[in-house]
Amino acid sequence: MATYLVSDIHLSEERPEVTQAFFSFLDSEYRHDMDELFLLGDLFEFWVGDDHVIPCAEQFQQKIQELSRSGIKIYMMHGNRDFLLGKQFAKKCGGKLIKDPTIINRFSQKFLLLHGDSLCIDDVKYQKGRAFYRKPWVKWLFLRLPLAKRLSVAEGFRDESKQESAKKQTYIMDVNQSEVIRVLRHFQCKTMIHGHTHKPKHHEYKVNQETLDRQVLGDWHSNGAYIGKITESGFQLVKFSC
Ligand SMILES: [Mn+2]
Repeated sequence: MATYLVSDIHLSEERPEVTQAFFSFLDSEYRHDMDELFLLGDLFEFWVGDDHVIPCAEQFQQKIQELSRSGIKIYMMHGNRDFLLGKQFAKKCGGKLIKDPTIINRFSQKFLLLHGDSLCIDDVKYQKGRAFYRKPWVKWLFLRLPLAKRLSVAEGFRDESKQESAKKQTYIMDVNQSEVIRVLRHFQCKTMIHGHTHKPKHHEYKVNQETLDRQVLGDWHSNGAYIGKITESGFQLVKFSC
């Protein structure tokens, strides 16, 4: 009996080997004790609306639906690249969209799940953009643009983001440690699990004689990823290789 968590698969037509790596994880021995699977954002490299049909999304949908039908519960969270992924697509996968952040209680322990970009508050420009693009009316308007227009806007954003990232210092794009502690305190949790930074690691914070944990999941490559697993014995960051 286990809860699995993955993030940042960045599925795209350009990287079929990553789609295969992710599918081989789903077919691996991990499936035997998988009760539920949390997909913590950036499942896709970009998402401009559920009406944009791409082969890797169709394969993903079929595969996840197969898992769901076999009794595994599927939960999907938005990342910064696929925050336009809709309820309709999640439903087709047999999954449920969950909010960022979400608290889960497993084996008498509380875990705070996030994509992770909301913690990168040192990147002021990014946070301003994030707040704007996620306004319901902005999303509503964008999704009403013709598909070709949405694709060109998304491409422009990706180019801009690449250029911006190259200019920024690494610490700016990482999470802010005080924000991590503030958020954990706010939600009264001791452990958070997130992705986004692509820096898989266990971080510990000693605050007033209390230990807080931050578990970071890895991004996916053709040879696998660091995934999260919750069992009776707690949280484990596991390297899945294929
Ligand atoms: Mn991300």
